[in-house]
Amino acid sequence: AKKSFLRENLLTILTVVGVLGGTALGILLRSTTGGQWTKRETMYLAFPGEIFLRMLKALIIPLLVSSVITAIGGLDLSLSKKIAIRSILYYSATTVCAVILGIVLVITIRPGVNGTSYSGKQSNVMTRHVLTQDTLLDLIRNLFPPNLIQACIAQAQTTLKDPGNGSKELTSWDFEERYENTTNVLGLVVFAIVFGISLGKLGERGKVLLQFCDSLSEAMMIITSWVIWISPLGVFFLVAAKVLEIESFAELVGRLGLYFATVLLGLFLHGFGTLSILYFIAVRRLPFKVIGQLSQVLATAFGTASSSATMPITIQTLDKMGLDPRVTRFVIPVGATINMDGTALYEAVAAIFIAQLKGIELSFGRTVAVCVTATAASIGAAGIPQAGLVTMVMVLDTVGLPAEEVINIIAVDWLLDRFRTTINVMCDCLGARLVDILSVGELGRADEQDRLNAEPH
Ligand code: DAS
Repeated sequence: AKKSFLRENLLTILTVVGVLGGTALGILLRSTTGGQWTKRETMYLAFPGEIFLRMLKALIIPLLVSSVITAIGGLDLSLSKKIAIRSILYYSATTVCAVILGIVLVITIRPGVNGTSYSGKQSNVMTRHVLTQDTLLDLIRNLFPPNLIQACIAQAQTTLKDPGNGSKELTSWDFEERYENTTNVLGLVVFAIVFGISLGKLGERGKVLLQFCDSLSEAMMIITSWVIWISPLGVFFLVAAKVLEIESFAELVGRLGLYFATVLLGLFLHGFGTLSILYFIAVRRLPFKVIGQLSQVLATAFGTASSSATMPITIQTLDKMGLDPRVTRFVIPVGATINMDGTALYEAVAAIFIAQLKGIELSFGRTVAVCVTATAASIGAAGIPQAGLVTMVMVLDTVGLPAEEVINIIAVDWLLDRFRTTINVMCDCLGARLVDILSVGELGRADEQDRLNAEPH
């Protein structure tokens, strides 16, 4: 039994060791070289990790589009409607809970009160003052891509444009560029859902295309099973390079320490508190056993800081756990795109933290507005590194602050990004498991029903 446990979990153990080893190597290199690493040296160190990331990213669009089409087209409309409604309800409930928790914490702990705001030279971060209504219109506009090829190209560019530097001086092109592209994949998901429904309606005549999409999705999963073996090495080098880039531990612990702790506390309470309560209310079970089986996925999410890049591994892991593919191939691609609880919580905390730094007291009305815009901003953020930092400009606008105020929190964003991405992915997986359990009857999986009944309640 011990041997099979080791064989069964070898890759997971190696990936977690990869994250821990990368952190240790980064800290060792910093202390031995005094942290004087040039950007080029850091890039060389991250190189194996970057190759790993690029392999995963190449899978995102074909896997995302083919999986959603197959999932929707493969179910009769009434069942896919039920699965979609259960998923959307779960996404909305968990995201709103995350934002409210974040706001309660930041208003209680007040990390920014009497804090010193970043008085250094303002970097030329996006100077365009982003008005919330413009951004909300952008969000809705992106749901309907006029040109699918252009949307795919933009999305591919976005996922490849990992900010990499994570430094204070994100340039304005970076913000503008990323801002324009952060929501492109939404359009692809919407199109895939609509196309899946139309193929389902075609009946027999739609079978050929559905079969094509199903084979494409499965082929992507096979490639994933090859790429997944590189993840220990990939996350090792990605994390090591990132630790080297910490501008100053002093800043990390000092000025931003309490803010950092507030976000981490919120993510932890949401991930292991709120989600467990909601999960228990829905299916009378606690999710800890499921979370325990997700360590490979969560370690990859932490290492890559990208829900989308982790998605192929997420789907493969949930398949291994016995979830119905028709559920995972809808809930995960859609969830990785629009269900980002960690990001929603973070954006609410960060915006109010900066407002506190500036001595701005929020009225109740403004606080409610922050709830709404933080939720919308998390939906708009793509599953790519530091997407949450970019769409946060919307929440800043709600508290009356210009976009460039993000400069106050950029120094630690790349690290917080890893934690919030891990929570984003964990929430998507619990959602898939929840919808799977709730739909087991309609999915006609008596075997699963027996297994569930046998599980301790
Ligand atoms: N890194 C994003 C993700 O992949 C989250 C974020 O930027 O907030 O989920």
